[in-house]
Amino acid sequence: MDKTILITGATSGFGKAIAVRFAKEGYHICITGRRQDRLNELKQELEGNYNTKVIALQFDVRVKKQVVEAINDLKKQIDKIDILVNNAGLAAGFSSIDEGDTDDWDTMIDTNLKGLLYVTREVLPMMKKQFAGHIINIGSTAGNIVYKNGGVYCATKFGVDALSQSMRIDLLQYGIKVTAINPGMADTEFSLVRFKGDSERAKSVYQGIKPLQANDIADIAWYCASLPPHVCINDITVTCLTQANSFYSIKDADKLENK
Ligand code: NDP
Ligand code: 8X3
Repeated sequence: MDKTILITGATSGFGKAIAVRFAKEGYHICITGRRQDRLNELKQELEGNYNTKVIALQFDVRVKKQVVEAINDLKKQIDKIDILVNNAGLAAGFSSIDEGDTDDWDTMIDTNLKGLLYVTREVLPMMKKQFAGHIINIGSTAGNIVYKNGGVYCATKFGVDALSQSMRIDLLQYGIKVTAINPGMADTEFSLVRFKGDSERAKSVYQGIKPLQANDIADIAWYCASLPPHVCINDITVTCLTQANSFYSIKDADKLENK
């Protein structure tokens, strides 16, 4: 296998699970994130367990200069990128629009939208030259239906949905696939980040829910990536059994499991 995947936000959650899944399948892996210690750890784990080539790039997707330098550096080490997973993202805070912290808004907009755009812009010349490639954007059920106190996070994920749709149109002529994966509630560090380290509050989000696991999303990403060249999944919305959409869920996981 001589294929390479670049995953933003691979130090945790979905990104890390996707890195492991594709390493198992024999891909060369480029992992990115801000936390250097976690990048080092994951690089060592993937190289040790799967004997694959791993490149770790430490940068903040919000900082255009860092993105440009990191991807330029990557281009010196590899000659193609088959798959880009735009995964780095977060929610910051949980407030109504009249009370939200404007720094939180900046963080979400800069990461979830501008970061995705900066990385994509730098990777696309390689994919265009190859006349092939696959961009997988991690959206959310929050990009399908809004929920109370999630306005700005939802707006960024609606934006990711719009970008996925428009990228698909723009990139059709280059043979580049664009897939949006829209997960519902999943057990990652997402809520811990949203609630700024308040682990009790983060845990309470998933009580009685049996949320999706990071590996579930990694399996879906693998499925989308392993279809024949002429097949492109445009978007997938996936929730756990106790969630119907971004504002309706029930806390009855145990009861359902026992049936
Ligand atoms: P995690 O918090 O576990 O992982 C987030 C990843 O994003 C980390 O690797 C983090 O790395 C990276 N990241 C965050 N900000 C930046 C930044 N400025 N620059 C570079 N990397 C950054 O959460 P998830 O795995 O759950 O989140 C992944 C994606 O999935 C996000 O886009 C999220 O919105 C989306 N999502 C999550 C759901 C959930 O319920 N968990 C459901 C639907 C969508 P580091 O801190 O090292 O920079
Ligand atoms: C993350 C899922 O429901 O917390 O995108 O917004 S939710």
